[in-house]
Amino acid sequence: ADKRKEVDLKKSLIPISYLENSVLFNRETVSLSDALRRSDTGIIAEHKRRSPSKSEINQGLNVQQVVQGYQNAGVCGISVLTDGKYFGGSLDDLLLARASVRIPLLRKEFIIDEYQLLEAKAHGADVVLLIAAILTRDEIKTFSELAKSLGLEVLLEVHNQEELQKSRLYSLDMLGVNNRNLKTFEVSLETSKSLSKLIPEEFVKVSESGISNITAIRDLQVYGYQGFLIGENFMKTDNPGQYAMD
Ligand code: IGP
Repeated sequence: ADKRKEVDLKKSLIPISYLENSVLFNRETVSLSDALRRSDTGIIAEHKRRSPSKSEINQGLNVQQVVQGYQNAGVCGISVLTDGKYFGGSLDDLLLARASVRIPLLRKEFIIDEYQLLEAKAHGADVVLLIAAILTRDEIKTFSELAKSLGLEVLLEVHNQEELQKSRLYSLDMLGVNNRNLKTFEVSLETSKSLSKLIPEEFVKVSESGISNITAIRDLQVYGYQGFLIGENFMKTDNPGQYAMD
């Protein structure tokens, strides 16, 4: 209940009936998990201006150019950070991204309230991220079931075995292992490797953070990963899409 207070209610929220009647809310979503299963590389490229660990990454880019660059490079999907406080993103970024590409879009946000799922759909998302570290098993169940009923796919993010215990649910599509330790910000691909065998077969496995080259991808594929979430490594360049191609 406390967590709900953290949702920024200072901003005037769009009434739910407006969200539900919007054109995007009624749009047919595109599957990211299917795209990952079909792909040889499985890249999910991220739009990320700054982060708590690196502060500024790149503030000077245009959202539409970045996401079009990613799409032209042939990535499977795009993650758009909508958190303002830590990452300098916004729901407008998601809307702009939706207006610019047709490939699957993930709303990257600290989701702690069902309202944010309706918001995600109404701003053009196909997928939402749920973070096991900040949610109870019951919340993960409720939120993922609502997401699925809206036609959104769910990527559940875990950091360790304990969080993975909360993942035995039918309403999840993808299981993401975050290689970045949330407390120390340290990144280690070993996290993905060691958790891989504990992830139930039915999920598409995604490795998140700290991936900087094709060797890392090929290495993680051996452990069963089909999706690779990459932000900083692309965004720190002046043409993220071009680097997504390499
Ligand atoms: C991307 P990187 O190291 O390639 O920039 O990482 C992505 O994994 C990272 O931004 C991320 C994230 C999150 C951000 C993973 N999980 C949860 C905010 C919230």
